[in-house]
Amino acid sequence: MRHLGAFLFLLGVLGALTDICEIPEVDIQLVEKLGQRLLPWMDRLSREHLNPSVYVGLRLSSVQDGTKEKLYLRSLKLDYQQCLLRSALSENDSDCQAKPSMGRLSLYLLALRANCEFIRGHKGDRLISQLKRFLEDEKRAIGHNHKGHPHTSYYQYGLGILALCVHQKRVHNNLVGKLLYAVEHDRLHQSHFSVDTAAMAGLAFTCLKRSNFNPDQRHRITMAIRTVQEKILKAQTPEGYFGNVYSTPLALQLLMTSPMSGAELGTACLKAKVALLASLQDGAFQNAVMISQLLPVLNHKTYVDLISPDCLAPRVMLEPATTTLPQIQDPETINVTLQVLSLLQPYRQAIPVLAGSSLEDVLKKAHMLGGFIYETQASLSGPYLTSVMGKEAGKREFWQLLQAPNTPLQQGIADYRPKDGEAIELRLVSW
Ligand code: B12
Repeated sequence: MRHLGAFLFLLGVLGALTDICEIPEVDIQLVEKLGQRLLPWMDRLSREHLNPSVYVGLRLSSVQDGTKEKLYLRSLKLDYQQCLLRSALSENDSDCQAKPSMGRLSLYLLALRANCEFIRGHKGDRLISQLKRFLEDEKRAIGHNHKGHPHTSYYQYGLGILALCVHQKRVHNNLVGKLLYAVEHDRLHQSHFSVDTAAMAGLAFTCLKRSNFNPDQRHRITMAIRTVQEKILKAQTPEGYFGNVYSTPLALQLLMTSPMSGAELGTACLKAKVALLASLQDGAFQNAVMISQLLPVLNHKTYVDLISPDCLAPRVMLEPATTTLPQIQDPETINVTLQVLSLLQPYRQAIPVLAGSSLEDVLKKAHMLGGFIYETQASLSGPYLTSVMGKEAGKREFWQLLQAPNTPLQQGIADYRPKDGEAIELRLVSW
């Protein structure tokens, strides 16, 4: 208790000394460990594995994977350019069944900037037009009265504006206006405040402001940046996270760009850093997208730095992790209860799996045992649960993962590892 008191006192003193959001130097070994978890991705060059977020995260970090990064970007280019351009010509392209979404196209554009490239030429112009068309569609879906919702999400809407901005492509006031209105009227999120979405909107606005774009909206943009920053600061948990552990990296990216200053900001960021470091020790960061959003922060960088990135900054070469084989003990069997109560015919079953299994393993086993069916869709964050017992989540619905009775999981089916005796509920909810 005395230690904690002294520690909080120290934080207060440090916070008072630094009144901007700064993340002090982080142990490079810790960063290397995180970077190493991304290395397997660098070898996966097939369409379903290519992940522009991973590339952006590495390039904005203090570590590198040498020539593999070049190859990776080349594969990204081949895939995204060919797919998008071809699918613009014909909707039924057998090679490109899933046309990249607005968000993925935006991340691809961020990846180009992370390599200090501007989108160029005829093909480049068409990609930019494609992204602008996506945003126009979303604007129409939100509607004149702002009562509608984007087909994707305000997260992807913000990402789209950010991507155009770092490529020095101006976007029309009325496109920016939709995101401004959503921030001003608390419409970024449906049910509860999403720190990730607010942070992404804030990063997009910060880019517009730094680039002196949309001068007529300058005042609104400045106020919107302040609004999201204040809300994110208010969302800090007693442990120090902004929202939860996984929204903290993007939140920090935004707060680090902040023109705001004050002891409160400095202390809040230090507290978040301490909480993040503790979660790193606990192995919370396994997911590639999450690592890719965190690495820039540990290198004092944000997505806004993609306006003019430093591509010559020295970075430490990553060595493949030396794997120590775990001691094989008798694999213990645990029981996890799986329940689906939100359907007419409820399902509840204890599923025996090996200790350390993921929730996805539990679903597979339940399917094998009979009486349980489900479907997933690949996403950048991993397999996303789309349908349970034949019931597909509709528009603005999703299959929520909860620890019974009511605690939403903070990880997806591939990453979450239930404990013995735990009950997991899959619940169809609106968002
Ligand atoms: C928007 C969003 C949602 C929307 C997605 C629907 C939509 N039309 O956009 C909704 C509200 C439905 C949602 C649901 C969930 N989400 Co979510 N979501 C996000 C958010 C804000 C943006 C995702 C995005 O657009 N990325 C950009 C595009 C380009 O990438 P993409 O791969 O093409 O995007 C798709 C996937 O990300 C997928 N998706 C969304 N969330 C999740 C979560 C997981 C684990 C997976 C595998 C996929 C997935 O939906 C996107 C649109 O199709 C991120 C924030 C972030 N920091 O990344 C959180 C985030 C990814 N979600 C998260 C979580 C935990 C979930 C849930 C597991 C929550 C729960 N307890 O049920 C569920 C998924 C359950 C399932 N069925 O598998 C965490 C993941 C943390 C981690 N360790 O990986 C994040 C980081 C939020 C957070 N800070 O906690 N989410």
